[in-house]
Amino acid sequence: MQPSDRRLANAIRALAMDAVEAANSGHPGMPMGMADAATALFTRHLKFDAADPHWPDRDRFILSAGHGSMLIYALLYLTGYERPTMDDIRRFRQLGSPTAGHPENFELPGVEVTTGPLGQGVAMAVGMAIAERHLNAIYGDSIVDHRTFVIAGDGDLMEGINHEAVGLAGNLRLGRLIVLWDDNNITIDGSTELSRNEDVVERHRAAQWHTVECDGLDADDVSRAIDEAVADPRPSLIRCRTIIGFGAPNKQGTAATHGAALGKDEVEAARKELGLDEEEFTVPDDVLTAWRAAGKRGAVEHALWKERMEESGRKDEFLARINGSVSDAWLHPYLDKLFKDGLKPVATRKASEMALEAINAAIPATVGGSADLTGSNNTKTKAMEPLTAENYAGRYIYYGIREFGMAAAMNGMALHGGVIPYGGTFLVFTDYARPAIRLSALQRARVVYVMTHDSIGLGEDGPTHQPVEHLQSLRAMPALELYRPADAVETAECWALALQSDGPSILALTRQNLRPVRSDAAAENLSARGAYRLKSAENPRKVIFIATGSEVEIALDAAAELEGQGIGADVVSMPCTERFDAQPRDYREDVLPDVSNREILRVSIEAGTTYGWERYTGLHGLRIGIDRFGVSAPAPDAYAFFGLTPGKIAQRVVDFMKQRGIQ
Ligand SMILES: Cc1ncc(C[n+]2csc(CCOP(=O)(O)OP(=O)(O)O)c2C)c(N)n1
Ligand SMILES: [Mg+2]
Repeated sequence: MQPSDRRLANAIRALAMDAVEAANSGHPGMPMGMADAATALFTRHLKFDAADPHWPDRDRFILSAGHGSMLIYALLYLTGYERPTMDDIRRFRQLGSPTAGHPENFELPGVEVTTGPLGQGVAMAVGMAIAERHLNAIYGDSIVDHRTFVIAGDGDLMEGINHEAVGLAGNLRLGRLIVLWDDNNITIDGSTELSRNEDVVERHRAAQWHTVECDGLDADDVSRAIDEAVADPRPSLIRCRTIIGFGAPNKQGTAATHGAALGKDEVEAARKELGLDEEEFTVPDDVLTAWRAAGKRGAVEHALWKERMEESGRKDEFLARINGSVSDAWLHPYLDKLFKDGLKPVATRKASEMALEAINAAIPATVGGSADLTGSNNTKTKAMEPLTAENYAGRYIYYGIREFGMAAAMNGMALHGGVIPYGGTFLVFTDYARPAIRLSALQRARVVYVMTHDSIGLGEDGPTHQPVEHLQSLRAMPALELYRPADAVETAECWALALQSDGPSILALTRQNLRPVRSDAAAENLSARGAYRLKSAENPRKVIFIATGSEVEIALDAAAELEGQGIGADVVSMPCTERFDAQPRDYREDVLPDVSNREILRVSIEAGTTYGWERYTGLHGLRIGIDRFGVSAPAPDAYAFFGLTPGKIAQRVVDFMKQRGIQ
């Protein structure tokens, strides 16, 4: 006899309680409250095949309420994914176990995205739903035809990013996106009444979503609501009324179940209440058999999909696209043409657009966009059509003024596969997108952030818009590559590197024109080493300038002044510190010889905070930059005000050398 849905759900509850108890850490309340809804979703609706978690046409499931990680670990185990094993679940939250505190996409196939920072799961799901519709428009229903399901908590829907995500999804009419809201009236501090009186459902309706309510503790009712959501062409919010910690007789319905082990006595009481085995980490045979059958439900559909794939004549192309490898074959022809046409002064944001013309023509997977600064970020190339509800085949997204929503959506698109997203805003507003940039890095999502107006060089908009600390603070983020190219050639090289990366990149680009600093075609991509000697000292070398982006031309001019005084100066262009740090010691030693600053003075020049540049100048080197907020003025005046001119810099270097007794 088929076990009841409630018994299937209770297997989730048991594993959640046991794992949290064993770790004495974790969140049992959410999985226990949503166990019935998750059972309905996984046994009746979600299209997946546990034997192949990478099946490209699987439905995507995102546990936005990532603190309830035991919900997804239990589901993956029960439906028969290779991992987590029961041993992994016993080692919940322990060092080296894939059952990490919060679900991590790089630990377990089946965990589509990393969640935990509330709100971002829903926002990434929007990106997944965009990627699905986009690929569907290109490859058709027989190859791409899936949905994106989300389980979200009160916290996910309270976060500011939710407004951005819901707005985006409504405007793009992402009917394949279905959010199940765990409406349990509880957050950590207690009742949601403490902090919320908005009508969450009406808010979604106002954003052109379909909404439906159900008893989240009744799998049949949840299933009815999912059917309704699937049938509706709008994105759907399913309000699942639940009780946090359901089944724990003394604690359910209270914040006490949110984020702590229930305790031995309460677990025992819950076992009785739910009719569970006394032994920990066990699942009754009939229950496990039913769950494993649910895990194979999609196998037939998967096989049929494979057949359609074979017949489509587009198998190799599609799989290559999903696989995501890109070539930089566009780069050399592009650079050749650049040199042939004659190099002119150009802002790197414009140089980026020029490179993108070649990139978007050569790489069909790119999908561009901007958070309402298209004309400033230069992100839209000529042939790009907008991606809209009427034309999902378009390759340009008007994200609106939603930097965080854009960044999170791009993470979802990148992790869906088949799409390489890039998107722009002003560099200063990386602060608005930063939590998603961090998740790009953590998740190894190939997203390219096109961040223009990268310094006081943006001029008149003034200190609110002039990034100062941004470059260094972004460089401090692990697994993120920040590129600050100096001219059109470096810009193209950096684009090539960003596209071939297996993680996120930021391109920091200027508003103002820059003079070309690279006039010869190099066989190798010089930016790939992160830093390279652009100019060698002519006189005996006493100074090494290390500069990035717009300050490279200033360094070249300052070096020329020093050479005129008989002081030899190298100029090192350093478009990417992270890449330089990863070079072999010999190379780093050659570019920045490890001698004392008395022998060779190292001078960094960057129109941003000097904090951290001692990494390359040494403690006794000279760091030239801006350690305060900017000024509202035309760019040349702002540069002069901060002493970022060749003459002032050359003078500072000479004075510094005298003061330090450097001959
Ligand atoms: C951005 C962010 N802020 C704060 C937290 C810490 N946090 C984790 S769960 C939670 C409460 C969420 O409430 P709800 O979504 O209703 O979850 P429930 O208590 O119902 O499981 C908070 C504040 C977080 N994970 N992410
Ligand atoms: Mg809640």
